Amino acid sequence: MSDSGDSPRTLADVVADTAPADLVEDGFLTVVGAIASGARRVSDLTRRAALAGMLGDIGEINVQGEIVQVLDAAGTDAFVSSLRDCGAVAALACEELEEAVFVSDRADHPYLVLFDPVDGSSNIDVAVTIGSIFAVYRRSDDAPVTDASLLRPGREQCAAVYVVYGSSTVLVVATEGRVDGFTLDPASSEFLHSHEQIRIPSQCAAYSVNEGNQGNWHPEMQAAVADLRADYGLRYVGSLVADFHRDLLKGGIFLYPGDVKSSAGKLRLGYEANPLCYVAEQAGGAGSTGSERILDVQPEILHQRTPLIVGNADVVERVVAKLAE
Ligand code: P6P
Repeated sequence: MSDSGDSPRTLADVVADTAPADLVEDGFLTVVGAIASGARRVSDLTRRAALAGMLGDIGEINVQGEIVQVLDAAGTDAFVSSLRDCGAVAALACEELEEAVFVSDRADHPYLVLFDPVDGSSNIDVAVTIGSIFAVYRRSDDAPVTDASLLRPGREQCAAVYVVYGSSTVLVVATEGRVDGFTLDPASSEFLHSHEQIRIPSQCAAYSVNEGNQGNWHPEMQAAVADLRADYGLRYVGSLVADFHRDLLKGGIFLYPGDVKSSAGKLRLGYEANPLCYVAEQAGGAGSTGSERILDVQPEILHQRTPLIVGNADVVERVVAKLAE
């Protein structure tokens, strides 16, 4: 129920009223609607999983070198088609696709979307929360869209969206200065306003990292995590969107550092770290590589990896300071 006690408002109504006017005028609602459409499809498949033939893999390896889960393929199809056909997106890039998809150079297609259609998909076999993550940019000019158009620092995002398919399906939209959550109502299939103007709580409630990787961390990261361990409990789902959503609502810090095996870590800059750090910053948090603000990193390649430390700004700063000691 919204703060006023009235029946909750729909995603379209709230975004129309709260997103920056220039975005709304240029078709932002269409982009959000396309994301919501794909999210309904993924939510339905996730809820029915085994009954919908969504378990296991399809026997292929994607551009990330990861085994493609059945739901990865279904989620990719759902979001690529909804975003490609919505009429406002000039180009899109997807974690599962090596190359970008170029849709239209028309001026009435002003948006670029980079996304991870189903993050943590291997968790579906064991009914653990998964997610979808979207970075939204406006074209910087009317020039034809190229691969270079998609290599933008995260600070140039005009919006970010993620969906968490957990005990409920929640779609979170961030635009400048505002983050709102919408819960999928199974009865109406509407995303209804359930989390008004989300701000990360001032108190960090937990740290979130795969402690099993500790032996691979560089000594300064081992010391930084030991410093957190002294003050906070550990919460780690192993599904990025689940861990992030908990930290956003309850306070917390998530870390996926680089290590001796991969200096850039595991997570992707363009469609994981950038959109989630955009959400975090609009909610009063922060996101760092450990040495630099995530949103200031200039991508060199589409599927670039990055170390990620995101959550309460004071605790992110504490980790960065510890790493610099
Ligand atoms: P690890 C899921 O595979 C994922 O990409 C993220 O959702 C999650 O945060 C991370 O990997 C977990 O990785 O190495 O801890 O299993």
